[in-house]
Amino acid sequence: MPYSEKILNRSVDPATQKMLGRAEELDLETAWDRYEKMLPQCGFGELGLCCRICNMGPCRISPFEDTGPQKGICGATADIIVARNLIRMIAGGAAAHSDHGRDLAHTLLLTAQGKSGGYEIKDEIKLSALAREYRIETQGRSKEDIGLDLAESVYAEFGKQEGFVQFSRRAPKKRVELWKKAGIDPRGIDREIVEIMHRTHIGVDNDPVNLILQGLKTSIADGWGGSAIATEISDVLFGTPEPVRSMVNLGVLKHEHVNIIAHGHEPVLSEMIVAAAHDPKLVEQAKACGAAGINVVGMCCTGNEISMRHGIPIAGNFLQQELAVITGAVEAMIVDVQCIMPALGDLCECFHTKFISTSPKAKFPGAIHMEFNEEHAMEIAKEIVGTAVENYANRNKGKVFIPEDTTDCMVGFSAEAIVKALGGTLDPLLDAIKSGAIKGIAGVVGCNNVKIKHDEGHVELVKELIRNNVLVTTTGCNAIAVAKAGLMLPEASAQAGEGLRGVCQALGIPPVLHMGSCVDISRILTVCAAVANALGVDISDLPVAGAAPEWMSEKAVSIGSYVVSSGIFTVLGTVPQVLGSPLVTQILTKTANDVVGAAFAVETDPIKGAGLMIAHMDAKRKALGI
Ligand code: XCC
Ligand code: SF4
Repeated sequence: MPYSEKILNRSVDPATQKMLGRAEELDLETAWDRYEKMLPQCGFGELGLCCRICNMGPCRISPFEDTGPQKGICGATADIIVARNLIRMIAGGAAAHSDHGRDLAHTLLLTAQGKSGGYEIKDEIKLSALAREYRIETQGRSKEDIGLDLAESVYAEFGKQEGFVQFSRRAPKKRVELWKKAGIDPRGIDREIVEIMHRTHIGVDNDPVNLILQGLKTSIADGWGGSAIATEISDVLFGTPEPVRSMVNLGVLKHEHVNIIAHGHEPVLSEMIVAAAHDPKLVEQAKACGAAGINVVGMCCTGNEISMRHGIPIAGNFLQQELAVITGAVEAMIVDVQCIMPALGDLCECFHTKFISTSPKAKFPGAIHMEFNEEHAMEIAKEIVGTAVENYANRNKGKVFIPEDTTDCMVGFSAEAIVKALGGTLDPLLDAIKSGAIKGIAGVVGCNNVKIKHDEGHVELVKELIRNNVLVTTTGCNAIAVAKAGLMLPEASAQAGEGLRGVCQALGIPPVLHMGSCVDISRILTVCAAVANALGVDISDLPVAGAAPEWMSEKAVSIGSYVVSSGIFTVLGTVPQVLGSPLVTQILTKTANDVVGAAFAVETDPIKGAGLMIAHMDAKRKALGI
């Protein structure tokens, strides 16, 4: 079926195009329609020039120097307002990632105490490795005893008042020294987030540079703290990912099965849903209802988590969540936290789909709340899956429209799995970088954003990188986009430049390595730190670069900030709300180089964005003399 210009401009993904056509047929509204109704978006907001921090406001600063107010009522300038708004976004993002990490620490604590209902410590090697980092005794101790000490140690990172965040010490010495010198070596995770909220209160910190430094400090507490804790403790509890085959796109939904989507972020929930769906009684019940079985699939980052560990298929990325419901084939959309559109409530009411919220932190209009807790995890997960199974009888087969599109992919590249694929040491990778077979390593991550044609920024940028022999690591919604485009298969090395192709063929790996969910960007940092340490240089000396072609969330702002703070040049594909302050723009895109040895660039054209990353890698190679 040929689609309208409008649909073709919204997404490059065929399944998404089909579903947008279906939404039109059924006269259902999606994020794209709401975006169009929102236009033109507020010009002050776009530039970051609106302040609502106190009730004398809202204040809006005129972007034109000769007309309109140049100061807020309290006297805050554009620079102050933009800097405050920006770092409040960092606080929001760092809080989200870190609270996710805290939940994992909580689950480990309960598991070690024997109080959790169905979890166990699966990766003892990782447990011991982490325990060593914290100088916890491991000799002759049970995994539960070690786990208890580890849980308490990582828990303490959040409320720490002084000192440093342990995992940040994985960074090269030079990097840590630089953080200390700039005053951005974070103390406790919560402390830095709270300090942003304090400093941005009316009448506290009114120095844009000082504000941004606190933003960077907090973001480091996220990347090397909260996010790293989320990743590492997930590995301890659920296993460290290893390469596994999976499938992506809406075609993973099945006509004859009970379809359950696990959407959100924390594997604490999705792991249990996956386990519960294997319960023989529930499978039998599904069959008694006329279904062929139970089909659990993932969406967004929790989808990445269960795909990385079990090969569970992923239905789609952020902008596909509404489309999944519109297939009419979803018995339950089970959600926990983050990136879940409140629009799902009304939409699910147009179908038989049950929208089930599970976290006390995240309730939604139109959702049934079945609160999840770790103590009774398996029991509750079975109840939730049971609700989905019962709902199969309510599916209206006449309303079902599942696009056939699916793509195979190979996922599961944790840092450990990469080293393993390399034969046990990083040397083959270092050699390939030195010889120039691999020009450099890119981390391409982040969301979808209706401001950009869905998946196009992700796919085009990544294709251009691999064509130029850049090995790409990916997480989050970028990973799902490039998997859909077929780039996450060993065969995709045919689309890579000659050098990268040779390396991929020799190792049997794809040119794009799926490293997990967004908190797993900590895995990318771990790899960069290991490479820098092996070469005896800082991360900022390496031919590496980051990109977030379609980013939208506060978490992405925090991510970009810690990636840059770690010394990695980063290209943003959507424009951040900072252009109202030439000073803040200058700090982020130029001055940051003098402080942390890296900066941001904004480039909405993905091919040009890739070009900036490649030029950066070439310059770093030259400086290293390789
Ligand atoms: Fe959310 Fe994590 Fe962004 Fe995707 S990439 S839209 S933050 S699901 Ni994390
Ligand atoms: Fe206006 Fe200042 Fe209050 Fe912001 S803090 S709303 S600029 S008076």
